[in-house]
Amino acid sequence: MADLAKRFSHNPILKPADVKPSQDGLIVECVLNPGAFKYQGKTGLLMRIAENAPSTDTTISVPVLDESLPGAPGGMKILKIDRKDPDLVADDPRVISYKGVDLLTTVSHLRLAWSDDGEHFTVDHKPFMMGQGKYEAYGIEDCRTSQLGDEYHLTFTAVSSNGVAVGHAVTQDWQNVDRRGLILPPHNKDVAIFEEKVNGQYVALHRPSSPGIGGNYIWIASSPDTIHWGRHHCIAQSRPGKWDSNRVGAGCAPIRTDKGFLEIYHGADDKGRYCLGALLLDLNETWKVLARSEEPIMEPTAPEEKAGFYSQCIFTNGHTLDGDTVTVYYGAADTVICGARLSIRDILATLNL
Ligand code: MAN
Repeated sequence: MADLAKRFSHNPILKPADVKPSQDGLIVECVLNPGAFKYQGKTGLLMRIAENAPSTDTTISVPVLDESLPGAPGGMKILKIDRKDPDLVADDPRVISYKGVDLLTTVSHLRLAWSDDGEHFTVDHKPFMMGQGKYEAYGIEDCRTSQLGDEYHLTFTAVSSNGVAVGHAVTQDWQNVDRRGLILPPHNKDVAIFEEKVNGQYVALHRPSSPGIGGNYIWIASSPDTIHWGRHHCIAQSRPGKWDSNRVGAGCAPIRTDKGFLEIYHGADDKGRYCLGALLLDLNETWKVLARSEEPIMEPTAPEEKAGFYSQCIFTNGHTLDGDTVTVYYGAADTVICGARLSIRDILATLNL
């Protein structure tokens, strides 16, 4: 194992106690999986804030956003389900099934945090974006923030009883947001738009799921406008017997290097342990994979990565760049946000080129 990450000494950098709930009566369960970007000399994180109402020994609380309730843009409805109810299947801390309907145990919104040094962050008191409408009733999650010129292209997971889809929005000033609707229907997530056009087209990684035949694999597509995506290619399947045997998904926008586009992605094994690895893509024919990590470049080793809401998990969808250094911001055990620095040269050196 070659864990290449130099973790911040004061991890975790953001935790539930740092964040005010979006509504009275809710509790912030998890602060995780931030998009990361630079804006006006500051480092911004667009965090996923997962909230719930308190559960008890006998009942599980399940939150759902409801347009018909007061509060902007719709209040939170809390379902209380008896833990002994025979119609309840609750074997994953993140998702339950009740009367045959899948529900999330938390509802997430997106919140900003700002820093002058990239290590110490101040959290905004108000949500930046809440789930809205019928495709986001279970919340919005895991936002990538790709910068293209003056525009930041936000791509996030939109969850509802309709399925897990991909929402898109654009901001220039981190105040006004132009919501552009769903760009990919269920089941799809982990969309990272490249921060430059390739051969005149926008390019994005995405992760459809095809559980019957196939699996949770990374795909690539191109678009003339970031709305309409086509020319899909599957570029990375999960690999039986390896650290990424169960599922794989993109991190954020790949990093241009002279060897190719370097993508830091997550993989989970059959025990559901999430690690990070790298893919190297051809600079012109981006669907061609030049190399892929045999071993993780980062795996859960710190206490906050090994135990939490969803234990044994490192998940990233945001980083910033400074020369050879990539600062990876990541969700640890789906509970807190941590930071680590890796050398791009060191990552490339682990790939068989
Ligand atoms: C999976 C996990 C959860 C997430 C749901 C919906 O179960 O990634 O964290 O809430 O999918 O996207």
